[in-house]
Amino acid sequence: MALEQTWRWFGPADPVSLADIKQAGATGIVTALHHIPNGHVWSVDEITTRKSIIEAGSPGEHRLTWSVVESIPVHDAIKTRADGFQKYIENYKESIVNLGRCGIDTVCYNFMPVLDWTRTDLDYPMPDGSTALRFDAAEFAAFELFILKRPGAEAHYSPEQIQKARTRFEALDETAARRLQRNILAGLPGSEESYTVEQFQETLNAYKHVGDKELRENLYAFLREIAPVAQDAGVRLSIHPDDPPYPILGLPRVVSTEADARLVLDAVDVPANGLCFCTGSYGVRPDNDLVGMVERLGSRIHFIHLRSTKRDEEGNFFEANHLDGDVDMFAVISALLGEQRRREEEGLDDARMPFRPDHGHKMLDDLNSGKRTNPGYTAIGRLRGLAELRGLMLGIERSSL
Ligand code: DNO
Repeated sequence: MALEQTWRWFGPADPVSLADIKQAGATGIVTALHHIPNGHVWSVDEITTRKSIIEAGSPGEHRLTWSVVESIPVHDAIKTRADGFQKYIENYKESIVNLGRCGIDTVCYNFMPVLDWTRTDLDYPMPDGSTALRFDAAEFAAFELFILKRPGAEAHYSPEQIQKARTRFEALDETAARRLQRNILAGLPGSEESYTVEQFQETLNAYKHVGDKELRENLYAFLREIAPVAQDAGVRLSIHPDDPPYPILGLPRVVSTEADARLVLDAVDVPANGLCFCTGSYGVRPDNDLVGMVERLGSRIHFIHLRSTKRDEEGNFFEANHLDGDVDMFAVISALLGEQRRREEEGLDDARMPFRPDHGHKMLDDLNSGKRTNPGYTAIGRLRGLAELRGLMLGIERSSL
């Protein structure tokens, strides 16, 4: 059996419909109840309503299943242990139990402070005419130093970096400066929050006393509460790595490397406490050995995001086509298929390894149709990604028979 082919769907308002997803050949849906405010319980009622929309269809039709929840957002109060955090943890547990009762057994989440994933450019032109998501380190510094004016930010940059950021900032006209701010703060798909500059600074202030050590402690304490509940409920947790995988804006980031992932797993050593293996996020760091990570941590990988970034020495990266970029996708998929085979041979109940093509270029009709797809979540770019990954997977499987 190959890896399970899934696709992220943002719910009924997503311009890429369930009907489109069927034609892309995916069988599993990755989604969340985005309309439920961060921190509230997902009731059995809400879950079953969404599940029946996803899984509707008559016999003989291509049917979809709700394969993975991405994500139940973790309230910032849990990350900072601010007032009310215990109530949010109880709510989180209840949502997990309810999902288990509805037969949904995989939940993705992240523990990034304030911002989920971050990019500076959502339409970076590629040589073939499509556009990609990009993170430009100097532009990000220009935002932090000269738009946000974060107190103390200079200390994190060298004089050369500050000069480069200043030159960048001075070259931005008003529209470009506003776009940069929006790209960083407006909240990319998947993040549940968006901010104005003032709100943003306030939210950062809430982390004043939460450094690397504290954030780790808060994560492991959270896991000590929810992992046993998930284990009993038959739900597999998968933590998404930091994107980008290093501290930004003076905030700690604690799930960026193999060592970080190992600490997460060791914090509560039960199978339900697992990883989302995102090759795009981990792959931004040259010191992350992706294949080795699958070999060493594979039994706890419950969900997979496949994409490939191309980085440079200055810390910039863009999202390349799924089979290009810095990720050796052949080697990564070979390792993942090895883990999949092991699970089947051992007859494990949870042998299922869902992956989704993560992000994709804006290309073909998605460039000019006026259809407003979420950044990174176009239909055609992901369709290309999924098709390439599916082909690669089949080739590896057949040739290793
Ligand atoms: C970006 C995604 C993230 C991810 C969350 C998981 O496209 O990979 O938004 O869903 O960080 O909690």
